[in-house]
Order: sequence, then C-alpha cells, then structure tokens
Amino acid sequence: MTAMPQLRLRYFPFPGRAGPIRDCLQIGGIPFVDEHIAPEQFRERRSAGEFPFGGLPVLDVESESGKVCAAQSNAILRYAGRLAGLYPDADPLQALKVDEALDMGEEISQLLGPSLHEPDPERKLAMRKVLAEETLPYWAACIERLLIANGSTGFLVGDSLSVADLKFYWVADFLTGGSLDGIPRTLLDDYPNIMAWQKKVAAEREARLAQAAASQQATA
Ligand SMILES: N[C@@H](CCC(=O)N[C@@H](CS)C(=O)NCC(=O)O)C(=O)O
Repeated sequence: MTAMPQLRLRYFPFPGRAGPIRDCLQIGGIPFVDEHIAPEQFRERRSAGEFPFGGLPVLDVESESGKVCAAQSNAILRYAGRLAGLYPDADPLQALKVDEALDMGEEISQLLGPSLHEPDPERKLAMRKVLAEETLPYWAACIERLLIANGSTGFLVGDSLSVADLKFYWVADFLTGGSLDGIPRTLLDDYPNIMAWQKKVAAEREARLAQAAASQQATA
C-alpha cells in the first residue's frame, strides 16, 4: 500500500483561496501542516524566491516519489480532492463539470482583484458598483443555471459534495460576507437555487467537518 504523502499548505491566516483546500483535507481526514504566513513576512519570503509563481497558496508534498512544491489553488484543490474522495476521478464527464466550476470560481476571484488593490476610495467604489450591478449578477446567473442544469440537487455537480461546492462556498462567503465595500450582502438573494445550494452546502460542510474531527479524536 502507498503511504499517504506528507503535506504542508502555506497561505495567509484567512480562508481566501486556501479555504476550500483546508476544508477538503480536513473532511478527508488527510493530515497536513497548515502554515499561516503573515502578510508582512510574505513579501520578504517571496523576494527570497520561496514560492514557485510568487503567490499563495503553495502545497509542499513529500512522498515516496520525492519532494514537490506546487502552486495554483485549483490544481492543489483537485489534488486534495483526489486524496479526500471529493473529486470524481473515475468519471471524466463529472470531472469536466467540476473543473468547469473551479475555473469559473477562479475567474470570479480574479475579477475582484483590481478593486481589492485600488488605493483610491472613490475609484474603488466605482469599480465595486460595476461589479455589484453588472459583472457579479452575470456570473451569479451562470451559477444559477448550472445548479438548475444539475437537477437542483443542491450541489454544483452530481448529487454529493465535491471540491466545486467547497470552492464556491468560500467565493460566496467572500462576496456576501460584508467585507467588500460596495458589494451588498444581498448580492445572491435573487437566485433561489444559489440560496438553497448555499444553505445545503453550509450544513453539509459543517457536518462533514464535525464527523472528520470526531473520527480523528476517536483514533487519537
Ligand atoms: N492563480 C493563482 C493566484 C494566486 C494569488 O494571486 N494569490 C494571492 C492570494 S489569494 C497572493 O498570493 N497575493 C499576494 C500578492 O500577490 O501580493 C492561484 O489560484 O493560486
């Protein structure tokens, strides 16, 4: 039997792009070191060339095949999903749909980037207005259609939790959590399938995390 690789996930001390990866590994009962890098330390460590493409998250994997340091949150999430049984590896069509959703999540995250980095408050709010009134409703309508096309199962792909749900759980949390000035917390309220999905995935995630924590305690 192949031994489980040793994993170290490096990211900032907030969910961001690492939220779904942390959840996935925890739900799957996959041990990993969850290293939180303070933003002040990040710049210094990046200048020292510590991160392959300069950004976070980064996953260090040590296995029988050697050591690997990998970047790109979706690639890491797929890998974590394979280890945790939350990526439909055996079904290419389901995997295609999961990949589609992951890339859509990344596209939405990237759309937020310019306003996050905009220092001028007026320009920031003007950018957020376009996001809140045009760009994000466009993508929300795409997700609503995805959920309907999947039979309104309450999951993005198939009829069970996958890494696609975990990715969007954190994207939706960021969008509607109230931390983005100019983006209303009610942004997704007009999309009944998204609202039902959000409720179901939040409950499923919590239950699966609690189950994983309980079984880890039982074997400790
Ligand atoms: N496409 C990359 C984007 C990585 C990225 O932009 N990460 C952000 C944090 S979410 C980062 O490292 N920001 C710090 C910076 O670039 O200064 C991925 O999905 O991992």
